[in-house]
Amino acid sequence: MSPNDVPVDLRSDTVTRPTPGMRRAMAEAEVGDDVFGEDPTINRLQDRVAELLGKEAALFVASGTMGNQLCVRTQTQPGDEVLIHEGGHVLNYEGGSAAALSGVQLRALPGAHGILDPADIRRAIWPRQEHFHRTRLLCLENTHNRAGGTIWPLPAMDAAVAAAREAGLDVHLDGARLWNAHVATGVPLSDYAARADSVSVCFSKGLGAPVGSVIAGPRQFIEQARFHRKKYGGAMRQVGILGAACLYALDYHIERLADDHANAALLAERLREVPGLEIPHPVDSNIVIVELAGMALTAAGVVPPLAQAGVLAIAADHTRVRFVTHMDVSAEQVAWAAGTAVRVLAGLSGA
Ligand code: TLP
Repeated sequence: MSPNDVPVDLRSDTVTRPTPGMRRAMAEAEVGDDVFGEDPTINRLQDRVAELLGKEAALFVASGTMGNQLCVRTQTQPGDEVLIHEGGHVLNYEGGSAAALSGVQLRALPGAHGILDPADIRRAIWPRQEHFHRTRLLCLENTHNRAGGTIWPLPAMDAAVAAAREAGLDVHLDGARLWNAHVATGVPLSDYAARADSVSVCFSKGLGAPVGSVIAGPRQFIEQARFHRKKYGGAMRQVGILGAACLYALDYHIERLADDHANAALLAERLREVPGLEIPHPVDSNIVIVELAGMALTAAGVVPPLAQAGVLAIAADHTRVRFVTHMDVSAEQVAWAAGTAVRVLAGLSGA
């Protein structure tokens, strides 16, 4: 390990920087005014993602948050309720925008490792009666960020979706890291997407693009979402420069996610050596969450010493810390970070 390889930044896969090849593709992108629908690179990206996800149409958006929120906005009316896992990104990390921008309320449901129980979904849906608001949308997340990058098995997805559909709800899939689920399981992206009406995918996480997400769904839904995107200030002009990075990522950065998964597994294996430390979720993809309560430590108490030792991670909650592997950290760096984290954590607990 050279000193240049430290710190090892495991705060998020959003910290990845575009590679020289990706930057070249961006510099050479053919562009036009996308508000006129004339950016050939964005049009190519949208068509390609629609095809990959098996949807009629797709739309480039500035961020995962914008994508999720456009999907919520387009499928609800103010006063409606959206069902979501209690750890869902749309509920916890999007600045309250579902309430602020769509006027909906979110109803948090429990579920081990981010997986919802169909019985809880059925129980949460109000009958159509004048006392009750309309339960309108079910929001799923795969992989599930706050549940440590866990992957929804297709039968579990089918059961949750069936419970929603029998009451006439639409289903949105936050697939910011759907690529990771696909690479880890071999399940085609379109098989996951087929379960949902709308899907959002991100290019700025494990795929390494600097900016960009895409939402996909029926053509009429995408037309409506495009109208809302304009209202949210998200209609951009020669945006093919960003689209080119996403197309490059589709060509070169999907299969390599397997390396990130192997690195996360290695990190988890080492961290399990720390007495009292618990890994509360299966490590299915590129995220490792550790629980420190059994060591009588808090996240705020360990994140700064870890950073000082050269390992950057973030607090997932009061007693949990999250590590994320990605294309800007090598197996060697992750092995070094694992050893360092084991030493720092064991030292802090006095073990
Ligand atoms: N997640 C970020 C933070 O916001 C927590 C991260 O570091 O993991 N859906 C999921 C499942 C996400 O994990 C994220 C980003 C988003 C949506 C939002 O994407 P952006 O950051 O592009 O708005």
